[in-house]
Amino acid sequence: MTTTGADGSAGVARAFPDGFLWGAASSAYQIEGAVHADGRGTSVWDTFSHTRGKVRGGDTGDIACDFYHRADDDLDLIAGLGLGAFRFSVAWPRVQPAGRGAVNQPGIDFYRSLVDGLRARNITPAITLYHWDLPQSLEDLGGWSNRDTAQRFADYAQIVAEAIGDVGAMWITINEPQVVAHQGYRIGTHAPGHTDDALAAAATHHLVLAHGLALERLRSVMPAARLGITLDIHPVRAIGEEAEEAAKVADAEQNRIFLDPVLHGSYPSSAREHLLPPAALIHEGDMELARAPIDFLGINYYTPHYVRLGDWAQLGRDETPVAGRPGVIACKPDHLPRTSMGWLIEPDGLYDTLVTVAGEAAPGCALYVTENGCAAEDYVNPDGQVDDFERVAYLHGHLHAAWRAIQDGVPLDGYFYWSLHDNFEWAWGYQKRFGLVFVDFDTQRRIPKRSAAFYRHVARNNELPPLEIVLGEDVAAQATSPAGRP
Ligand code: GCO
Repeated sequence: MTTTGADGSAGVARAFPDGFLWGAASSAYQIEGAVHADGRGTSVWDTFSHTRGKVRGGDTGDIACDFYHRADDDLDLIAGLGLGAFRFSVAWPRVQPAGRGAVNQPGIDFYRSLVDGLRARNITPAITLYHWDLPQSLEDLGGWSNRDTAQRFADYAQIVAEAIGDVGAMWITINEPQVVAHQGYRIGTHAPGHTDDALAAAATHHLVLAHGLALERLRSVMPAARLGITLDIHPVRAIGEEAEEAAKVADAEQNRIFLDPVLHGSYPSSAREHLLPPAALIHEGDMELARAPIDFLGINYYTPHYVRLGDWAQLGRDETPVAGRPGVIACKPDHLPRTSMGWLIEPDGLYDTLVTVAGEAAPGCALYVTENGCAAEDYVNPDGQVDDFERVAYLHGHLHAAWRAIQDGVPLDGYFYWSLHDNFEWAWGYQKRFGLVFVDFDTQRRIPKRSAAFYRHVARNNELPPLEIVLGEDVAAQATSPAGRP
């Protein structure tokens, strides 16, 4: 493991490679709103967020950032940040309200206007085809636990590619399939809210299959397009040698359960059996489809995980038992600062993740950080500004880790900050703000934060200035110290 200084700001600016792509990321259900507009169908997140007790504060994505009606102004905002790319997702229920069959032309028209608007501003669209908003009518037929959904996804992917595939976009088939299977089907904290191991294991395979089938269709429509998938990947670190095996199992179940099929065409043998798809669900040819060549792998990195062995009856601060694994404890070392989500802040985790994945990806497969960011307790101060210096420090530290990875040979072609706007943070509702741009959800007013100004400097100059220059010595020291955590 490579260690860096507190934030890597050893007094000099770090230049990124020519052509490095600087972007910001978002997703349809988290920003669009307009859930009943122009023929949009119902998604599992509409159903879930309207189910009492599922989302904090009873929040829903009904309005969110009203991006559906404000896209043009927001595209100007993105251009003003000097970004070269914008990652958004297409809402399947806007394109096919029933998830199959009839296409909703106003939905297609919206995304057509979006990609044309981006291109007109010299901004590359990075299109995620699936960011969790499955049409409810497909969930009513079993959703991802039903193999047929994978075929429906491939049909939908082809429809979108045929409609807006002419703009030189990057295409991401699926965002974080592990979260879909685990939180949506195994533990029920995300839509559709199942708590069933068998459904989750089936969903795991059908998401892998959906990626492979969609790749095939996208290649047939856009032979020259850059295609990939986005996985949430993080180091699982053992505290003490005795925890190494536990960390290996957790890495298999959290990371490799999708990384291995996509890169190697197999499931990780060190995952526990009940988490792996049953052999009966894996038809001949499925895994070859899944491991078809991709032009890039999107990595979403936020925070490392740590595990130790111990007595569940004697848990320390910030420690939780790992479900189903007696004696294994998820823990958070005191020396690391936290975000307002309680997530550990460790830029080295991004470096280690990038180096690990680069060592396994096929030659010619580039990497992008398709999400990295932090929630912070943002507020508008008396002079109308949002001085989110913790986010500036988080961003600086992780950009330095990305820069180090590039110096060490990782083919990292771009970075997307999560997220452009404060937005609907799934089961947290609007309580967690990740954005570069503050959103007043009562008025929809947008206020670029201090981090937006910092990120604009990085994007426009393609370099990372020393943190002390950005924040000043005192604030830099405070922002990167464990004591600085909330
Ligand atoms: C994810 C999702 C995003 C989240 C972000 C913050 O990575 O979980 O892609 O939609 O909002 O990560 O949790």
